[in-house]
Formats: sequence, structure tokens, C-alpha cells
Amino acid sequence: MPGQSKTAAIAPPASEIAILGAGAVGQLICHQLHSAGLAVGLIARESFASNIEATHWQDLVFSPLLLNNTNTESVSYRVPKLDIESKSAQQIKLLIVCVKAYQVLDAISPLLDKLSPQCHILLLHNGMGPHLTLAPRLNGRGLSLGTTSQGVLRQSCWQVKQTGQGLTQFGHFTGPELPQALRERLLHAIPNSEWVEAIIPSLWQKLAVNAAINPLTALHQCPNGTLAQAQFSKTIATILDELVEVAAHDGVELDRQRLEERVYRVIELTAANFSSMHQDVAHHRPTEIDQINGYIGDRANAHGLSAATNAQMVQSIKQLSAIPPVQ
Ligand code: KPL
Repeated sequence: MPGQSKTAAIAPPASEIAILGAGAVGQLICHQLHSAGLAVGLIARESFASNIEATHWQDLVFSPLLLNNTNTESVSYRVPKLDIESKSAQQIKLLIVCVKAYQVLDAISPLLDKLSPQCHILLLHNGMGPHLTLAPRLNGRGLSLGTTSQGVLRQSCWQVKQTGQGLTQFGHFTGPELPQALRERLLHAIPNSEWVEAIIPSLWQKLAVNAAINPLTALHQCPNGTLAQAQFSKTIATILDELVEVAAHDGVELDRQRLEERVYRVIELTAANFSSMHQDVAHHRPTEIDQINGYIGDRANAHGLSAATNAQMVQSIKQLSAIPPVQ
């Protein structure tokens, strides 16, 4: 809360829920859980550094969404920064992984033998794929998956601004299920969230949105709204045709028409926004292309299908990412 005094020297209480990855989504979820009164802590990159002096707490600033001109004052609050080497790591019952899709395995692997065998893992990222590699490495721990359409912008290192409301869905994937009480606390804390029976179809639907919007906005260096122009409709349609066919071979039946409507609804609702892949390419950061269009290509290969337009997206984004920045 604003005006709280510094308490860096005092060790924080044990956290029941930990968030791995303090990017925009990680900070947003952290804010939502913390303001619902849950014992949440952050595992940020610096937690691994040997010098963790005075880093027991982190001040986060959150700017809520502007709704009907209601009060939108930023709130500042303090959450524990978790030391994964300490005994308190054993108390974590739920680890919510909010790093980028391509970071998931490297980020979780060093933590696994520090967490209790009962700690449940929840992945929340764009794209698909890491769950398949991670599941057999969890030594019997439960794994759930999630997807969120909440809009959030990182304004500075520890400051995020919510830019859009949106549905958040979670569901069980493998191993023991997330205990009911914890599940209820999570759903209560995150606005417009639900637990679904089958999470994989929800992930495919979000994958479709990202597969259609992200690479095209990065390649054409445009905001999402530009994709409403007729020149993009054929490529978007082919990306979706391929995805629907591959998903069907993976046992997931998607409604092609509704999927396309959803893509164009997101294009309209986020018209002024720059997609995450556009921003990653613009800032010369790695992209999630392998876990978005690349995942469609991988699953197509596994079924002996062709997903040529998605493969083309992967190739074009990789070529674009390989261009060195102008000095
Ligand atoms: O999730 C997104 C992203 O940018 O990664 C969309 C939905 C495309 C919004 O920009």
C-alpha cells in the first residue's frame, strides 16, 4: 500500500503461491493475488544471484484499467521476493510460471529439486509445447495449464498497467489435480477467470489468435488493427485452415468459423496495440514463434501433414530476427 515503510531487513512470511517470471503478466497476476489477500511471492531472475542482500521484498506499482472514468490511481504494494534456496521454498503449494514460452524449461529446471514434491505447477504463457517436455520431468507433481486474454503493459521494470479485461482459463493437464481450496482462491482472485474441464482446446483457440496476429504484425511492422485490411485476409485464413486441420489430428475439434470471428474480434478490440511479437522483434529480443506457428508446424509434421503458411511465418520471423540492429 502507498506509504508503507521499508522492511527489507525483515524476512517475509512463507508464501503459499509463487510466481516465476516478473514480466507484465507475472506482475499482473501477482497484483491480483496479493490484493485478494493471498500469500504470494515472486521468484524473479535476481533471486538466483548470489548477492540477494536487501532483496526480500519488491515494491510493485499497478495502474488499473480506466473503467467509466472511475478512480484509476496507481497502487503500490510490497510482495515478498522468494529465495528459492531457503526453507520457505518447501512451503510453496502452487508455482505459477509466467515466463515466455521459450524460457519455461530453463527457468523451472533448477527449481525442481528445491520445491516440495506436492508443489503444483501452472504454466501461463502464449504458445504451446513446453507442457509436453515438462510433464515427464515433474517427478509426479501436478501440472495445470492456463491462458489469459487480460491486456497488460509493462511501463517500467516494476510497474505495469492493465490495458484490457479478458477471460483467463485454467485447467488440469497431468498428475495430481490442484487442490480444490487453492483452485477456488485462484479463481476468486483473478477477475473473469474459470476452471475448464478440457484446457487443451482453449489453448488451441488462443494459439489461433496468436498465430494469425503475431507474426503478421511483426513482419509488416504494424499495430494489430492493420490486419483488418483485405490484403491480409487470405494469409490469416490459410493459417487458420492449417491450424484447424492439425488440431483435429491432435484430437481437438475447433469451429473454423468461430475461430476466425474470434481472431477478427481481437484485431478490432486491440487495434491500437502492438502484438508481443512485434515488440520482441522491434527490441531485438527472442520471439515465441517456435511455440506459436512453430508448434503448429511441429504437430503437422508429427501427423504427416503440411502447414506451409505457418512454416513460412516461422521462417520469415527468424530471418527478420537475424537482421542485426542498426547501430
Ligand atoms: O496475445 C497477444 C499478443 O500480442 O501476444 C494478442 C492477443 C495478439 C494481443 O496483442
